Amino acid sequence: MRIDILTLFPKMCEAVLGESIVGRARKNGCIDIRTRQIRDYTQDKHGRVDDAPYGGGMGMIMQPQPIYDCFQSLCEETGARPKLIYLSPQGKVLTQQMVKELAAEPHLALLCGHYEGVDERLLEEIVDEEISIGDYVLTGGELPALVLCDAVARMQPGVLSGDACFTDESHFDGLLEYPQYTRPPVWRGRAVPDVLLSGHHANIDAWRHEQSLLRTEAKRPDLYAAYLNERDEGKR
Ligand code: 4GM
Repeated sequence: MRIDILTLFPKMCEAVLGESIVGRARKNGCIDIRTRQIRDYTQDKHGRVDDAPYGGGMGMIMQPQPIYDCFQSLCEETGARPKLIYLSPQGKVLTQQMVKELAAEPHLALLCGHYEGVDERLLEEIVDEEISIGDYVLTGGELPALVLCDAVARMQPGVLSGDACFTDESHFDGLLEYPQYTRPPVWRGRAVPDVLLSGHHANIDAWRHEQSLLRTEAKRPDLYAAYLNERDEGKR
């Protein structure tokens, strides 16, 4: 799949997207993530992309023209219209379920706002979906866009090392991960649970599933209640 990030800070995005698992996934061709500088599309001779709000008040508002032309150039270049997502604290809060749905799209465009926001008419004209990464305010939409890219990238075929990562996630859907251990077998007097050293795979799976249930109940009672609900729905 392809993702285009529309931003005033492409270098900030590239710095993150070039590293680690997402960086490798891009090099491998598992996902095509690009950045587009909104400022390159302004018609203002001084390169301005924002102005004071009508009606007065603090801060600056991003003007519609540069963002609109930036998105149009992307549509023309690709001969299609990607789904345009605006990252904002007013959006629907991102969940793993939403990530799965977005990961199945062929092409997404992510609009990063800055200053005090974006002219409402631009949002009405071209934005398909408004998404928030949580109930807090940041200085720009870049970090939320990068969070979304990371979450969507790891769902693409070939990005995670292929083995258990995926199976476990679907098997224990809606539950927290069980605890993990590596060498040494005893560290500062704390031993790794015996069952994990037993080599008995059925027992290990059962123990891990039980740990997932216990952890979810203790740490995230909301997720646990939803999990039980869904399990019981399935029985009906
Ligand atoms: C206000 C309007 C997203 C602020 C539009 C963006 C938090 C989130 C911004 C904007 C943001 C979030 C920039 N802060 N919770 N700041 O996903 O783009």
